[in-house]
Amino acid sequence: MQNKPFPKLVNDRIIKVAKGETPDKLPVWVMRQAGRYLPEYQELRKNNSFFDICQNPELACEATLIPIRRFKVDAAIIFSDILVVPQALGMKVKMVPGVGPVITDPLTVESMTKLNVEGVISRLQYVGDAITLTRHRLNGEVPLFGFAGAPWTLMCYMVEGGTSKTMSKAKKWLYCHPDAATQLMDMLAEIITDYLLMQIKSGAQIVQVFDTCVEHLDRELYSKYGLPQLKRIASNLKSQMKACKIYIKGAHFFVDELDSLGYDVVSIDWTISPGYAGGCLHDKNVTLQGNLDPCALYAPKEKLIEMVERMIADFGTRRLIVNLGHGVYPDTDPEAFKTFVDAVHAVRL
Ligand code: 1CP
Repeated sequence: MQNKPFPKLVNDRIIKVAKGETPDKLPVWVMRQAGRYLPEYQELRKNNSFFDICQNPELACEATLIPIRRFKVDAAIIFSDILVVPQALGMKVKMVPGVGPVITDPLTVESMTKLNVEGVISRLQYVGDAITLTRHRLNGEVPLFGFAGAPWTLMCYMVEGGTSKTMSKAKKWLYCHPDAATQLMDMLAEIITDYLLMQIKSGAQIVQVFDTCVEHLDRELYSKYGLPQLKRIASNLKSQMKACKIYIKGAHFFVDELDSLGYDVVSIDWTISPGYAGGCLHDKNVTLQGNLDPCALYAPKEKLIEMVERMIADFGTRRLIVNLGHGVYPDTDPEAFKTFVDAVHAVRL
């Protein structure tokens, strides 16, 4: 399987747009498109734990393909989670239904030395195997994305032990243990780079870095602790692949500089208005991705279509990959998801 050539890519809209070329139709995909809102996924989850699906390439491939079979999305994203990295570093991560990820022994400054860095990428090889298998099963229909969490977001989950309203434990490191915080994020940046390079080698055609917890920082803290690592990751990836993307939630304080991170595509959340983002980044050689409010999918069909059209008009159709501003919510009606995707493809370029 490893050495067999991959099938030729048929739908390359996203790759084109990521590089600034004009596609035949606006491309669209959705974060968490393989998730809990789909009955096929719930069925798969009945007999398998979340991490069993991630770790078994056949099951991860199956989960990845669910939304591709159902909708006309323009990309597949490998079924996994950002927390497989802390897990491979030796942390115990559980996915608790209705709660989310729970890490039983959160990271402390003292326990940092216990992280099992040696051989971490080989312990994540199952993600590479799932990617290789899925590239073949996709048969070139759409490109396959790989992904990883950004250093700051991974640090948040590792230190907090799960989701948190304030990320105050992780932020405490920034104020009280700045050297340990830098050391941890530098280490994570190196691992993430190697991990994404492994995914690219295994067949990922674009990779996306998720920095979901940026809304808790300000410009000063992010410039010191998040950005240098993100820039390093991008520059190391750039030589190896066609395009890389970053998703940032809560980047209000530096929208006009998002291009400086070095990624081909910047994905923004719904609280940043498309017109403002487009205006700030106009002619800066970056593609925007986003950003409809995931809750807009609860709206009546006509209203949803209207919101999609307005968002696209506000962004402008040049260098745009349409997405939601965050992952699709578990109580979303799959019919609304279809309406969203079809409304994007109906826009004439
Ligand atoms: O019980 C279940 O079945 C778990 C639900 C689930 C799923 C389907 C979780 C728990 N993660 C995932 C998959 C996942 N996570 C993907 C896979 C592919 C796809 O997009 O279809 C991706 C890209 C992620 C990324 C991820 N996980 C992020 C970054 C992006 C984001 O949504 O902010 C974060 C912060 C996580 C942590 C995580 N994993 C799962 C939960 C509930 C959480 C906490 C954050 C949240 O509530 O969304």
